[in-house]
Amino acid sequence: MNRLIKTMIAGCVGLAALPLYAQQDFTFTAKGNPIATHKYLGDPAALVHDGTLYIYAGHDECPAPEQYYLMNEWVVLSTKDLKNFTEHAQTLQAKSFEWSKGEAWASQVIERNGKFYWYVTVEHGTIPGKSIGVAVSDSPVGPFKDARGSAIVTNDMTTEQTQIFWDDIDPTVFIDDDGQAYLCWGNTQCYIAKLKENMIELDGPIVPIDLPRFTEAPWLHKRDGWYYLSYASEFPEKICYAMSRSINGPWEYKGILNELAGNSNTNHQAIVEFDGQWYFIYHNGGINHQGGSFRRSVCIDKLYYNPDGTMKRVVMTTEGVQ
Ligand code: FUB
Repeated sequence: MNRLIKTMIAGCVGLAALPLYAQQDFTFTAKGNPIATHKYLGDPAALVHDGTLYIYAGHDECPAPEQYYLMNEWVVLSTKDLKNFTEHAQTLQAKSFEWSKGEAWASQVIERNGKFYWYVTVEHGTIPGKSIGVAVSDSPVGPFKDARGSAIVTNDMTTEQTQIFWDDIDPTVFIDDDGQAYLCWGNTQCYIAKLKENMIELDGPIVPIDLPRFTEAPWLHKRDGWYYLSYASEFPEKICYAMSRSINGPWEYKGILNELAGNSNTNHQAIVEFDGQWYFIYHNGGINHQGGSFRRSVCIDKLYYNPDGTMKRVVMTTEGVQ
């Protein structure tokens, strides 16, 4: 059974007999954007480790022409050259978090002390609303298991700021040069909190960050002493960003980084430096003929900075980065 690759019913994604999930590693070659055309993947998060770029993405399974999020699992892709990719056999299932009802929304992985921590959004089983869980593995490609047996953030922890049930989504995680780790997340309202050294507990209050027209999908990164907080703005979403000299702010709004992504009302970005070049990794709904907001695809384009540290607006391309 290990070698079995389940196949999708032809037509479910508009492409014939494609792998639904691999129980063995599956390799493919990117021919531009989107990088993967054998299945729909959204909400990419990126990690560079030991000369390899890893992309963690949610699997969009919504059958066309339906229009809703059907996401049960996250997958791991890796590449050393941005052209030849492996989709790894181990997936992480939303229902692996036994306290959750499922729904594999956006996530991010980070490494600390040789362990890999995967922060995910799921629907909580007993506390109404979305919540954030964390899984851990000794390897960037898994297997991952629930690191605490409970959510690290639940909707009832943020009701002072907003009454909606889906504000605790889209975790981004960042470790500063002094070793302090931060978890940042949000929808409508952006939040940040310190993480303990163990990476599975908050270490202090949840602090709201006010950003202009913030929708969701925060991503923290740092370069040359500048902190960057990029995020999805308005709806349909553009990616905007703010900069600061301190992780505690104040954050100065710097405008649009990426315009609306083709045929998708979300755009969800990751920003990483890999092999001396910065990349903007995001999703669009660009696969013909049935791609769209609930059947998304991961794209990679180059990211450039101005001499003052601001980022140049991303040029989304069909050719990609090869
Ligand atoms: O994939 C479900 C949701 O769509 C994510 O959590 C958001 O960032 C948006 O991309």
